[in-house]
Amino acid sequence: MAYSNTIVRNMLLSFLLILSSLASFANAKTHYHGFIVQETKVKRLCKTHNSITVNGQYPGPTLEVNNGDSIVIKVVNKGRYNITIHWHGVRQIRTAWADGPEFITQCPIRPGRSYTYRFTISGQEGTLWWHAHSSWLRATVYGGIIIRPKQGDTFPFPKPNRDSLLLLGEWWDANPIDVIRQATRSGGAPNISDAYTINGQPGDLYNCSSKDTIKVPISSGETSLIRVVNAALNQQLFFKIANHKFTVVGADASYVKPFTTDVLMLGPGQTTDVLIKADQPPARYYIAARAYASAQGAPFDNTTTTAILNYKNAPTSKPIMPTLPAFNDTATATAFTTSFRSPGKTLVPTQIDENLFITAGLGLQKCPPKARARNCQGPINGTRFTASMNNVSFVLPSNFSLLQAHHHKIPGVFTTDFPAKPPVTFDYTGNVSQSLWQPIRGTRVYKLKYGAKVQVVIQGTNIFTAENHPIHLHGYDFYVVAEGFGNFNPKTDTAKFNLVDPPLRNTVSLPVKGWAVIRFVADNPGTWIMHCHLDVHIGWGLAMVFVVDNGVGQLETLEQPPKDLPVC
Ligand SMILES: *[C@@H]1O[C@H](CO)[C@@H](O)[C@H](O)[C@H]1NC(C)=O
Ligand SMILES: *[C@@H]1O[C@H](CO)[C@@H](O)[C@H](O)[C@H]1NC(C)=O
Ligand SMILES: *[C@@H]1O[C@H](CO)[C@@H](O)[C@H](O)[C@H]1NC(C)=O
Ligand SMILES: *[C@@H]1O[C@H](CO)[C@@H](O)[C@H](O)[C@H]1NC(C)=O
Ligand SMILES: *[C@@H]1O[C@H](CO)[C@@H](O)[C@H](O)[C@H]1NC(C)=O
Ligand SMILES: *[C@@H]1O[C@H](CO)[C@@H](O)[C@H](O)[C@H]1NC(C)=O
Ligand SMILES: *[C@@H]1O[C@H](CO)[C@@H](O)[C@H](O)[C@H]1NC(C)=O
Ligand SMILES: *[C@@H]1O[C@H](CO)[C@@H](O)[C@H](O)[C@H]1NC(C)=O
Ligand SMILES: [Cu+2]
Repeated sequence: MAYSNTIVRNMLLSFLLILSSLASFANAKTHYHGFIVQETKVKRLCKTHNSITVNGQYPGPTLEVNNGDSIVIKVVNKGRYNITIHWHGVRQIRTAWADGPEFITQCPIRPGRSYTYRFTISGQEGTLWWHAHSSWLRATVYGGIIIRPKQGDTFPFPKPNRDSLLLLGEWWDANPIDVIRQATRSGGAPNISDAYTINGQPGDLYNCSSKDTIKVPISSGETSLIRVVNAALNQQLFFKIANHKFTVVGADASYVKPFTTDVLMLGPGQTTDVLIKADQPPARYYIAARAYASAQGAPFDNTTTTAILNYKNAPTSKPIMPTLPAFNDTATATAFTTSFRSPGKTLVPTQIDENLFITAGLGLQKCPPKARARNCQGPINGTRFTASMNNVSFVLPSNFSLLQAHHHKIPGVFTTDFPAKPPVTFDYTGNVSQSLWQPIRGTRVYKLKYGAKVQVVIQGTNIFTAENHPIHLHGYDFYVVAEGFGNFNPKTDTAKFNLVDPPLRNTVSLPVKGWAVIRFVADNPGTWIMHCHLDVHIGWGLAMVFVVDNGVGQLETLEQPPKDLPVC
């Protein structure tokens, strides 16, 4: 009798499970969008520019979805450059064809052509963003992705009265494509930007910008969810609101254990969701961002972008300005980045199958004797800037994407010998001998079996100069189990790992002259680039690629390539 009771109960349970999954399936929506990439007149800093935009908007359209929804976006390229779009942080489970990085998962969409990206958001809630992943086009081609809880689900915090998206950007008073082309020719560093922006507007500390300054409305007593995205090309940014504290509740579309702070630091690629309470006298308060510049002596854009937190019934007096940290305030940046925890105990892998140690940093390429001086304008005469991971400066293929080459087994596009550890052991963060400064070039990948439990120790180097690098992995969220300064020491630093509630991220802020340790399970087949999200460094080769094999059965296998996948 007891036996058949159990059977009945199990049948009931599975029936309920089917019902509830049908219900959530019925609630999940598919969102259709058209993205027209086109040249648009954009007036900033007293001048009108012909900028590449999506649908004539700068920043581009915001995608608003619920966890579990699917997105179908037809991108039509009516501009004059090759382009691809990357859905930054979207896991793209089995849909690597829709990830977007040029020559990694697809060939570029040429002018006059189109490509339809199809993917599903699963298990992610919070804020992500999308951006061009081709040359420097993301300077003006980007927008937000807001992922609300599944229909019927709630936030893990009281429902805020308002929900605002603030995209931090970087503006050149020139065509950004000209800026990077000029630098690529000369071998030197590209020109620094002329402004930072909040939702595309520099704000009233810049010339000709005051009347368009972004205003964020709030009423006394309200709580507002503010979604902050660092979409800047090349700069980590501090972010503050005068007289207001933040409660951090999420980052990179994962919830975090709430903590309070009065300053945020985001590297390019990172997002942070915060709650603010309108508990100050009705007035106008500046929302401000400026550089966290960790490289000693390197030029950077030291301007400040502002928006205004505008209380209802505030007198129209001058907004109150917050005091931002010093540009080189690594202590404040570190206090912030080390405050993150997951909300509870996580599934961080504890048994590791693949343990990689990867150095990341700049380098200098010696020019051949007959090279023209004007093409060798690196910081030391006769050199060009370069960058590498484990001494390999990553070179993009040009005739096939890595994913096509992997999927169709096309030989000669990449090699599988990316080293699991540095070829030479040295004092990574000390005074590195110049004989070690020049990496080799290559399209080298690291193969992972489906389901491998991976640990990567990322070690910053002091080659030429050390700085903070925002390291972004495509196709995965990873746990950041530890970070620190100096050279990673497995004997003493392993004891500091947080294997209980480490935060889940898609971009880790690698400390200047320091290291970070990440862990993930390779459960998403495809070719996934891990790179510094400072565009200036990607171009120099600060990247590598994981090739993750299919597992067993359809659910562990990459989908077939879409029919309209661009060819090179
Ligand atoms: C870069 O800056 C230099 C010096 O200010 C200027 O002459 C040059 O035109 C700039 N390049 C671009 C592409 O704007
Ligand atoms: C604003 O314009 C003035 C006059 O052209 C110039 O001197 C000043 O440097 C500009 N300020 C900024 C922040 O660009
Ligand atoms: C920004 O840099 C310029 C040029 O180096 C300098 O004159 C100015 O004082 C700096 N501004 C700030 C706020 O540090
Ligand atoms: C930060 O810069 C200031 C000068 O702007 C300098 O005095 C200080 O030593 C620097 N701090 C660090 C940690 O580099
Ligand atoms: C560096 O290169 C410039 C030309 O680009 C040349 O005029 C100068 O003499 C060189 N300096 C040294 C130290 O070689
Ligand atoms: C680093 O080493 C080089 C060559 O050995 C030496 O010239 C330089 O002074 C050293 N720099 C520091 C900061 O120790
Ligand atoms: C990188 O490889 C080159 C070429 O083999 C070598 O000269 C250089 O010392 C290496 N540097 C490092 C940091 O391994
Ligand atoms: C655009 O992409 C095509 C296909 O990969 C390539 O042949 C062409 O050279 C690219 N054009 C530019 C300007 O990069
Ligand atoms: Cu990215």
